Amino acid sequence: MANKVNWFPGHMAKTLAQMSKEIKNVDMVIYVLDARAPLSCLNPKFDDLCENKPILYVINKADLADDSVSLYVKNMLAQKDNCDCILLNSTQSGTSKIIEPIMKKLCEKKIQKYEKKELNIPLRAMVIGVPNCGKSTLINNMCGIKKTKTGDKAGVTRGKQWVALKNGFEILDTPGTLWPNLEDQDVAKKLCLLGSIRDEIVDMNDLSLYLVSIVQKYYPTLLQQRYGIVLGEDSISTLDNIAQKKHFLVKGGDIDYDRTCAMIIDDFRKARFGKISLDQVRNV
Ligand SMILES: Nc1nc2c(ncn2[C@@H]2O[C@H](COP(=O)(O)OP(=O)(O)OP(=O)(O)O)[C@@H](O)[C@H]2O)c(=O)[nH]1
Ligand SMILES: [Mg+2]
Repeated sequence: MANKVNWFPGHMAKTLAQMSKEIKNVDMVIYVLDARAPLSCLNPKFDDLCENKPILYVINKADLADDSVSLYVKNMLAQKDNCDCILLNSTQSGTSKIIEPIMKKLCEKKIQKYEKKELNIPLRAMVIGVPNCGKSTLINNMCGIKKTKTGDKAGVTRGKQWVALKNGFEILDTPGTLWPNLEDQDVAKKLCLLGSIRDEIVDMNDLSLYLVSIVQKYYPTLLQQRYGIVLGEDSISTLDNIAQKKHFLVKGGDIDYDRTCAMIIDDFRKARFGKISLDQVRNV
């Protein structure tokens, strides 16, 4: 990724085409975002896809992210017409209980229409989002049992899957999708750090330097505390300090950049720095 990240495999184009057919059969959309970079998870392709359906934005993995960023984005998205937004940790059992009343509110008119005609039709929602943001984990949380496959890498869900909830709602799980031209390279790098783009196509050293530059700027104390280092003047010298401190060196005393960079990315993904967000938006 020294250069550009461009990642839109053929199966995603197919998935998007299937989703635009399927959207006609649902009453609303549950749009899952990774709280560590919620704005970067907004897929421009989804704007057309969602048409005028009500949207519940779920800022998921809120347990890993900077609360001030999550709250700022929550307020921003909740203000959109016909939308609501919540913060969530989907790995914690029962947290998604708040979703049912919101779904009912967002689909109020539809429910009234069904009641008037005495139709017993379940509410249907489609769950969408970039790969690895936690869509399937959220659905399992709503079910109370594991009905969909989950995993800590992009592309775990392969095809669409309908899941019926005890309250009668029907939820459609979809594979994570990106968009054809990730022109904004900051967004692309953030999506790589979130695990939405597979590591194989990414230059991990470049990605690690990008991460260090953000953490050094916005969360300097967390970086110092994590590695017990003095920050350098720029991200490269900070990375050197981290490697020296860890004794990640190769023969001859040179720095083992591959090992150091892989460790820093892993530390971020496992939230070992503390609660960090890559999209820096907040009330000042
Ligand atoms: N800490 C934390 N981890 C989460 C949360 N939600 C999901 N995860 C983890 O994120 C990883 C991805 O979860 P999935 O549910 O498979 O994500 P997905 O969006 O369905 O992914 P694809 O099917 O590949 O698009 C798993 O390791 C989950 O345990 C959350 O709220 N907090
Ligand atoms: Mg999935």
